[in-house]
Amino acid sequence: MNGRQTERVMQRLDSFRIELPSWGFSNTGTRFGKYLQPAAALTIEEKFSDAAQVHRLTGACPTLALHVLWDLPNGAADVAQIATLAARHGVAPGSINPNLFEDQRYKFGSFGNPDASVRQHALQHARDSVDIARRLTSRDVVLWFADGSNYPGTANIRRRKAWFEEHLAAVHGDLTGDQRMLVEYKPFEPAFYHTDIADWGMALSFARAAGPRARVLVDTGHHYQSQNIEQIVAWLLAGEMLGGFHFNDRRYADDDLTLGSIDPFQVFRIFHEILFFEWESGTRADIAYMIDQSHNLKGKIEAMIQTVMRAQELYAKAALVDYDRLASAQARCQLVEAESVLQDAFSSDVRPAIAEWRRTHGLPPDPLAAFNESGYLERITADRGGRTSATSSYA
Ligand code: LRH
Ligand code: MN
Repeated sequence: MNGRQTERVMQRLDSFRIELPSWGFSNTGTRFGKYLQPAAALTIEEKFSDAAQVHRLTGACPTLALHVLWDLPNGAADVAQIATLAARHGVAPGSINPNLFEDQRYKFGSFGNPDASVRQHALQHARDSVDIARRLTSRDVVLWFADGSNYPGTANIRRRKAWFEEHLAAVHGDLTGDQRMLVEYKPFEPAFYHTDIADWGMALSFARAAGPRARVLVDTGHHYQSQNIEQIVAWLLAGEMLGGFHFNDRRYADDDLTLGSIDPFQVFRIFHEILFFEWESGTRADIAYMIDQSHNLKGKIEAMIQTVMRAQELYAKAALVDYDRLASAQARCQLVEAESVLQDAFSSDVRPAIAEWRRTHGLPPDPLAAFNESGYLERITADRGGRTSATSSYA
């Protein structure tokens, strides 16, 4: 890489921030069980403490996504405690995620439930979450719904669509200031016949119908096998409807594996579409980059640091694309030329430039090595070990 390229990487890293999920630090599992880690975070204080470690070592994760029932079980009454912890650990509360799937009454859905009292309960929780976000000066409320059905004929899909439009508009009505609501889609799981918000088109339609503060959230694990995710990203960018990402990786379905562990070129292609859009439009895309993973086998903090380092690396590679050369090759249908512009960037070793960026920001050149040498894991294993944590809930 030449000096100009190194400069571009440094500039891009200066503004690259990625949000950590509180649930990525606690014991999570699959339906076949949960393997408990003695150092796993159980309390919200421990989640902030672990997130602070990742931010201290990477300089790229100033916010922590919170899941309302898991992190604020008493709702607004927990806001003061969260604010205290955020100040103590130097990590701000990030996106607020209502939980519209764990409560027993959501067996047949939340916003899509035929029982009006359940829809009302779900709506109230979503509105309380908007209120919590305002009190915590969190900008984004992320709405993901497990709603759907398992057997043909058991759900009136059109009626449920109408209920979703009605309730999403009501939530939108509560947003103030620069708040946004991000509508997250998912093709299946836990529902296996139909899911009410199953793909980007449905999420886009709901977001547009809800109002101007609504955007679409792309969880990279929420796509059919051969779906072209970066094309969805390009479409949402063109429509100024891309609100953010939940990054993870997968081999099969919503595997929630660590970013770039299976298909790093996929993440590169997504970052490329965003940076190419910004170059061409001369604007900054207003995107919330977030991680949504469950570390069932890897050490949780280790996996989180690995994820942030990988995200920085793939973002830096995408920043090296030569847009003039690309645009000219695309215009002249020079296929090999255009393709190699991307492959040259993807094949560039940006790690020395990233290490330099870290040095100039007083950060360890290798955050993972620094973490392993810090003694933090040994300390929390001693402090937290021997506890038994719930093996029932997701996180
Ligand atoms: C659903 C999902 C959603 C979260 C949950 C933890 O699969 O991606 O974003 O609420 O994971
Ligand atoms: Mn997600």
